[in-house]
Amino acid sequence: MPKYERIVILSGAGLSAESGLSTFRDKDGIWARHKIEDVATPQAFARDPERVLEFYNTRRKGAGGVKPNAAHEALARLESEHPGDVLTVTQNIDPLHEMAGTRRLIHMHGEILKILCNHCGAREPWEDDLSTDLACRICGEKGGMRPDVVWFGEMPYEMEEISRALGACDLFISVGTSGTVYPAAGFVMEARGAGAHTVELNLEPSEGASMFAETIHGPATQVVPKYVETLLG
Ligand code: BJW
Repeated sequence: MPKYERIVILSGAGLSAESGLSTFRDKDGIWARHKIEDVATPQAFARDPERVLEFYNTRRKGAGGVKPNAAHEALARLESEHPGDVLTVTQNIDPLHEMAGTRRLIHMHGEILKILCNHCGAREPWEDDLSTDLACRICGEKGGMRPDVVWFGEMPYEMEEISRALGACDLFISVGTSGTVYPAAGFVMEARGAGAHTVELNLEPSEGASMFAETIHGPATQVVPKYVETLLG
């Protein structure tokens, strides 16, 4: 019998840091160089779409050629070798979990390699730069094509499925997130409410570290493979 039957993993930018992608709130992070209200809200897109699209065009280029690291690989291994259920919920918009082989994956803050039409809600894969001239292939409208990412004030994706999984899990693992952005920051309490064991794996104690039953601190590529090894026994 495995010790845990149903595992939910929540990942954040710290998981991809050692693959070369910037985090948001570290001292050299994305929010040290850009203001949230200029690039990551629906109001910013309405006010200055070119600026917002440029911000994401640069990040889309930056995500090209990036490879999953040992922590992504260990989490994919956990999913494939654990005899119970494993659901990975990522706040990251990069494709590194799926590149490492994770299959049961929710991108709750969307995906940099997809676009969304603000007019009709159509979504499709997209690897090139975006411009305000692009017309939606479904409704034909111009000016509304945006990266398929969740900005402040917008509803994250698949919240019902996430809540169901949190309400039924017996192990909740949070990896590489500062625990400052809701609703993800509240998942640990939902999991605790379900009676789950809760573990934080992060470079340093996050804002919500005291809410976890167990905390392990260090770089993800070191602590995650070791932790997965102990789980798989
Ligand atoms: C390492 C490492 C290594 C480094 N190894 N670790 C007042 C109170 C409460 C809530 C609100 C409020 N006012 C507004 C809100 C809601 C708001 C919110 O939470 N604001 C807070 C800032 C206060 N949230 C929203 O608006 C969300 N929507 C919403 O709430 O809808 C209503 C709703 C209600 C109830 C249920 C459901 C819905 C939407 C949030 C959208 C966030 N969008 C972004 C941008 C996405 C696109 C993009 O990438 O550009 O998502 S913001 C940014 O932050 C991004 C991330 O996914 C998110 C979280 O960041 P993350 O991943 O934690 O990164 P960092 O940088 O913060 O932390 C990295 C960590 O890694 C650090 O701890 C490092 O130490 C560590 N680390 N190197 C291990 N090598």
